[in-house]
Amino acid sequence: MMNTRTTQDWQAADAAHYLHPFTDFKALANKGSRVITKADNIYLWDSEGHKILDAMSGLWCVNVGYGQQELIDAATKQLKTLPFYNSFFQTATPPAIELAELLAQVTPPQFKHVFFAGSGSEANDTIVRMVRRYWDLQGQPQRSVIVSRINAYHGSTMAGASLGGMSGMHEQGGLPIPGIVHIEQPFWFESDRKLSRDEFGLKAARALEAKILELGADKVAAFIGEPIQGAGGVIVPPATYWPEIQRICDQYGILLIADEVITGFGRTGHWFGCETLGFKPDLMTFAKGVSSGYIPLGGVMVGERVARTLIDKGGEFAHGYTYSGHPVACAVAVANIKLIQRERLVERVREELGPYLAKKFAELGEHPLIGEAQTCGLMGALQIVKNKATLETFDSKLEVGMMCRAHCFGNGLIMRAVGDRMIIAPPLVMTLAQIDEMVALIRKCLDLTTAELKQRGML
Ligand code: PXG
Repeated sequence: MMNTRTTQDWQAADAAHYLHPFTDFKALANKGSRVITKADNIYLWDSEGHKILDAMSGLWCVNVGYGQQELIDAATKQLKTLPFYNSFFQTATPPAIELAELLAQVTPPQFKHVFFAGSGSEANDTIVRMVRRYWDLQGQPQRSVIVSRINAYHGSTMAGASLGGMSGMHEQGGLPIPGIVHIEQPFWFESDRKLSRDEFGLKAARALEAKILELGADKVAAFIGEPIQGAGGVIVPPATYWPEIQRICDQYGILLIADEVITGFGRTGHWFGCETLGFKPDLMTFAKGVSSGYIPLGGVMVGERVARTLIDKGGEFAHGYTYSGHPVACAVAVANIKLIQRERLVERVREELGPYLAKKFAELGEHPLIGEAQTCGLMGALQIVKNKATLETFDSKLEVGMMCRAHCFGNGLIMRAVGDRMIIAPPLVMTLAQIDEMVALIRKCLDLTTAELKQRGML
């Protein structure tokens, strides 16, 4: 019945009833959404039958690609055996226990415990309550401030959006909530570029030290950051940045939190981004790639420093979600992690796919429209510029990134535009030939964007 509906029919019902996330409702209702109907491997198909290469892995999440039978079987089997039971009242389910055990194996050695949530936002909400609880139990309740960064993305719930550093989000709903402050981001390209990348990395990290000294170290609970900012534009920080952040957190006794929602589960060529970037967090949030997005799941890895306090002195931690440890989600995640292990996807990204993408992006970086090309593992960014020699950018009002994205859409490629930064995070199951195919599409779309800019007298 459903698949006899036409695109126009879907669009009309969508416009009549469906409020989409991060969307201008009226504008979309007028234009009509693109209806995605099926997927396989790294490709999607829309309701018009167009095939699209999904260079964003859904929304940074389908790490193992679409159509993996093992994940489907794991969900089906669990749905039949026990579709739901909670873990509130001294109960547990086998998939949740098995996943907790497996996560302790694949995460860095300081992590032996996990707290489950349903999404990255819920995981970050958990973080705020957990770090404040930790300091209460340490007899330092005044240590409640969490330092984050401008242009960070940590989700859309009240705490998630407050931790995030997106001004457009803070403007809606009276955010940030109290006790969350933001420092500069390690975005060398956006700086005046007078410092070398490494010098700039140290300077950006030392903004944390300055903020701690301004607030008083005895007031600061934690620092949170994405190892590589994702939604902010795939901003790969200078190599000096994270080691310096680590030094500062250690020196002042502040908890270090890695938001691994995008960078986890092989994306950067290690299981977690903190391993690639060289730091050792006390807490780590995850979601997306844990279940490759087949089913919602998130959580917090709790390092021994915090776990020992919560377990040994904490009593009841008054926090949790109906779906914390959902058995079907956990069963899918177990199958997903086992698949990543068996197919050696993390090693493949580190040794083969990541270096190949880096080489191809360096070539794209020579395109006249591109001022900076960055990759890390299978994340990449291409910064569009007006003048390649001076790195002058276009007026943001011209929305050149959106122009480029429209060419991508029109040519069977999904790539995201963050301002004029074109970004990708494709599935980790890609072949080298598929990277070539993706890069050829990107080049074509950059050429089409250049042609349109010239035709409209903007270049
Ligand atoms: N942390 C990070 C680092 C994220 O990227 C979240 C937390 C929140 O996760 P949930 O599961 O609550 O959405 C995210 C989510 C984009 C985009 O436009 C990125 C995300 C979500 C929606 C859009 O790039 N990341």
